Amino acid sequence: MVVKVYGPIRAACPQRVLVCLLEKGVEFDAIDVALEAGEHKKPDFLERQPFGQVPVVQDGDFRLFESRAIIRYYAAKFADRGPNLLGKTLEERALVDQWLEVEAHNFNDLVYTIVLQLLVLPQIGQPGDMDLVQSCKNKLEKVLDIYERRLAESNYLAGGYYTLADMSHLPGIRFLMNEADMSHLVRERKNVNAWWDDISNRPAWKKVLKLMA
Ligand SMILES: N[C@@H](CCC(=O)N[C@@H](CS)C(=O)NCC(=O)O)C(=O)O
Repeated sequence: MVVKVYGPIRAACPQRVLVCLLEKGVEFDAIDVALEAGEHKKPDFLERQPFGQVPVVQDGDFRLFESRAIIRYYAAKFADRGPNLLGKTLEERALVDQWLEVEAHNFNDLVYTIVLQLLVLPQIGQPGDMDLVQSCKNKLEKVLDIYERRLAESNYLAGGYYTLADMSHLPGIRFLMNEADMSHLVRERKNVNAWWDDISNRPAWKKVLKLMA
């Protein structure tokens, strides 16, 4: 069964799902949703995702939205295929969940606000709030200082191997590195920098970048 992934490939949340499917070798069809035309707010799309956001996946009769719920689902469904992205013991799984929550709330909330102010609002002719961008950036520095200390103890956020917790950061950090002119946030931190170089060179992520291009 080919998984249908609804959402533009250039958007961060669909990318989180695509990289997971690629790590697991799951066949998918990426179906574009024209955000700029408001397609995600139209009744047809709202039937799939009632909050009017991407991504949503359709896998046979099963439909799921929320990118982190989707990657948890596929990591569990295909646990015996490709890398173990979930952790093996109860404690390892709990640490993966802990760092996924950190990504969603401590990291992504700040990056999302920066994306909105720097990219999305100017695209629709509204000026971004640069004071807000600076304030988020300052907070992000503190979050990444915590990552720096964590990554001094282990090569990956949840422990000794790559998991969903690391993977979930790829789209947000790509934005900081390539579009927000904030690569120094990563490059100035030795452990964060080595971690980024490692996770962003995985073939699955490189394939997402290729699909984007
Ligand atoms: N928590 C949701 C967030 C989804 C989300 O914010 N998607 C963005 C694209 S990355 C979107 O649909 N933006 C358009 C909108 O919110 O109107 C998830 O992870 O799936």
